[in-house]
Amino acid sequence: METTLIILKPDAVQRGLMGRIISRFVEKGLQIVGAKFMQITQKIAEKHYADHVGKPFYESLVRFMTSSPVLVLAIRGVGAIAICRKMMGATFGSNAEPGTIRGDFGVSNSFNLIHGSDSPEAAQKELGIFFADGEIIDHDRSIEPWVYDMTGGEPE
Ligand code: IDP
Ligand code: MG
Repeated sequence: METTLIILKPDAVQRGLMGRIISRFVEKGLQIVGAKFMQITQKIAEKHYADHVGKPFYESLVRFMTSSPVLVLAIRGVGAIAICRKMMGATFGSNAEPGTIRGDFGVSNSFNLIHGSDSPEAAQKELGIFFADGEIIDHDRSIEPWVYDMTGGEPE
């Protein structure tokens, strides 16, 4: 099982899309193991987007992410990192495929609704930025044996 860090960005919150986006992940069969509605501070934004320092869009990205509250989620499943990235769609709303979150709900390239970790290393780092010990809550789901084929002993 992998856990990934998802952020519903300020535009998703302001546009009333939180519920619809969360529903997509839950209906897919992924499990929400952490959730936090928060205002991202300058310091947290800089830490989270450290890899983008110096890029032309960096300053406006940090301004955007700190402009209004976000909803941060920890989402778990087999291959959750890649599954969530696929569900998010391409970075720019203008060319994200229909059927993806960015493709269905937005047209902007910078206000693109959602962040998702892009690797296990990024997920570990980003989950550590946004969730303290005990804030990611492991719990059993009664639907688990219907989400995954468990007949072989491992989720399939
Ligand atoms: P990702 O969110 O799909 O992983 P990244 O390349 O990691 O895309 O960029 C981080 C965020 O920075 C994007 O989600 C988007 O909000 C913003 N961004 C990236 N490239 C551009 C750009 O060329 N113009 C404006 N904003 C950009
Ligand atoms: Mg990225």
